[in-house]
Amino acid sequence: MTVLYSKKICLIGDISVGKTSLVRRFIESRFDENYLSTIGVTVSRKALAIQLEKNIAEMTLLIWDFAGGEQFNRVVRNYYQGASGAFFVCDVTRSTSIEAISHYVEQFIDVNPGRPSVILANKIDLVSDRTAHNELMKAQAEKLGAPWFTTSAKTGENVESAFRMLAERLLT
Ligand code: G3D
Ligand code: MG
Repeated sequence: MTVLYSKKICLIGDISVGKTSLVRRFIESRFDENYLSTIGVTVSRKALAIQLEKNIAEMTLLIWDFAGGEQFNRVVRNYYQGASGAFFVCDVTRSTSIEAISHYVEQFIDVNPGRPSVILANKIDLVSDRTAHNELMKAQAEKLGAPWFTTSAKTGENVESAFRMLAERLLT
């Protein structure tokens, strides 16, 4: 039997960490070097089939991508309403963006308590030492009780698995 679900998820994080690029990679399997920063919010849709114990879940993800930046803070809460889960995205080359995750998580939990989330340490293709950011990432992930992935919207590394992991967590 196929069970249908439709779930809203949000991509949240500092400006320029790669949120829009991650969505494009996931939805269209491509990466654009020149892409205008999103203004406001963009909602994309993608269906995923997930094998459950007996049934197959046909899940439509409604992916909300925000422009980000402090100027957006006042209205962003409205956009979090009704989300089943979230990605908190940071850029491994910018430790301030990793630290900023705590703040976004607080805001999100305030609107949607107890929802699953996954942390994405993006732009891993840019670093030669892939472990340099590990301590900070681990500390953040432990504090927030969420799993974390290193990703690259540019090469596609871990992007599909990260979306699948969040989608599966939405069902449990
Ligand atoms: P945002 O939506 O979080 O604001 P964007 O971020 O998706 O607009 O990406 C910001 C910049 O980072 C873009 O470059 C984009 O090409 C780049 N970028 C995003 N993800 C990756 C990645 O995984 N690896 C690398 N190398 N670059 C990435 P510009 O130059 O247009 O600002
Ligand atoms: Mg964007």
